[in-house]
Amino acid sequence: MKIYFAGAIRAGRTDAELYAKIIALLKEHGEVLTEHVANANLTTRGEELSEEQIFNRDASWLASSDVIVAEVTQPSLGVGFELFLGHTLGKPTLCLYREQEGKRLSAIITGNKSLTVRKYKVPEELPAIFKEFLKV
Ligand code: 6IA
Repeated sequence: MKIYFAGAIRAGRTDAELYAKIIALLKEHGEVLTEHVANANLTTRGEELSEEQIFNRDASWLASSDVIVAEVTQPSLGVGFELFLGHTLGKPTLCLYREQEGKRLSAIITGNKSLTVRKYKVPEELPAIFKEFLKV
């Protein structure tokens, strides 16, 4: 199974360690196409590819994926756009969200019944969520 994992990059890297844990768990279920999202060295400055190359590479990985898993707690334009692309391609998509006081997840995510939204508090809850969503 090819899994496209999406998480905030330029929107902020505070959850990068959590993304690494998620990717490690997802790798028990298949191939994660986007391991760089957890790369601790991926700063907000950039990697070696041009912006256009990054977009084309990610869009083609997304098109080739079987499922999309997104950590959506840190709001990110890029992740939102990837969710839209996945929606237009009919990809089964899981959105992971940690509830925070005074904040609510966008209605454009919670109101889209083709997305599976799962709330959680700690990473220890994720294996069961993945087992159910990925049916392995
Ligand atoms: O708007 P954001 O940057 O937070 O968007 C993050 C999402 O877009 C991730 O799920 C990625 O799949 C994708 N994305 C955005 N930027 C990159 C990137 N390098 N490399 C790969 N995927 C990306 C951009 C340069 C970076 C090192 C700052």
